[in-house]
Amino acid sequence: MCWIYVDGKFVPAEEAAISIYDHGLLYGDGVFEGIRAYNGRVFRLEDHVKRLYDSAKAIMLEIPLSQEKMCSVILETLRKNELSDAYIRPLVTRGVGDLGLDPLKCAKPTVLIITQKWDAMYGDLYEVGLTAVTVTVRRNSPAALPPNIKSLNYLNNVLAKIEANVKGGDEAIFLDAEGTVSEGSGDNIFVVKDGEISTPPTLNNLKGITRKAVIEVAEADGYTVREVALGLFDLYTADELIVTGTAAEVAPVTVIDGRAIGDGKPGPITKVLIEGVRDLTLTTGTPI
Ligand code: PXG
Repeated sequence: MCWIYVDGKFVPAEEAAISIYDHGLLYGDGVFEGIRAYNGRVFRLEDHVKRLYDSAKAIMLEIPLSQEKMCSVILETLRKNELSDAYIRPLVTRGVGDLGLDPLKCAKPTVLIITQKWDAMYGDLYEVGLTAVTVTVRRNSPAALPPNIKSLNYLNNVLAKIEANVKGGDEAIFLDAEGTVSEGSGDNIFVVKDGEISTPPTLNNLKGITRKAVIEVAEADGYTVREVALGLFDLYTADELIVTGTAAEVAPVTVIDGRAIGDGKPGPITKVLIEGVRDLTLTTGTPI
């Protein structure tokens, strides 16, 4: 039996449901997280829960649980489902309202936690590297819908993924309205050039928790990571290119827009970062 946490109760997956008047459905009005558990431990649970509450704060959504309580119900959901390696999806919607978009009509947020088993997202591609494509659709402007908010309104990302599928890419890379590199449809991006590691500052992308772990691993290994604005040229001429995310983990990109990256194989610094983050995911985290 797969149990879903729905507003304080555990409900069998096939019976778990929300109202058609929930503004999460009607307007994408809500926030979510994507978290992983490895080996009986949840990786960076507090960081993910903090980001969930920051996303909620930015849209003036008050989550009716403390952060401590949210952490404990996430762990409880994993125990209830007897999972030790899992993908965890907490989400909080504005709640049930009417067909008008005014959030004031929504009395109480809806809180859901979905957990499931999860294998490596890109399978064999970690060995050979992903093929990435930049997409025509631009990342949401921070002045309109800040990419820092992990909101239920993911249509910008879905459009990017559709374009990557059409173009035959494994992942879509977004530029922002100015043509500055932003992020992938579901991951952050790093460039290695002449032994130096760079990643875009987080004004135009999500403050990725894997991104942070990668920076920590790189610095512990004696590399400095520069947070600088990057352009298409920096992607095309990189020695190594990497995307990072909870689902993607640390994944090499070996082709972008038809250009081979380096010698077309995952590079040495990429391998160090993959190993370093893998080690952290397997040996640290909140015990379930
Ligand atoms: N940017 C975006 C737009 C994301 O959605 C990341 C970066 C990486 O952040 P973390 O904290 O995970 O390192 C994400 C998160 C999926 C999927 O199914 C992807 C994410 C979340 C949920 C599902 O591809 N990526």
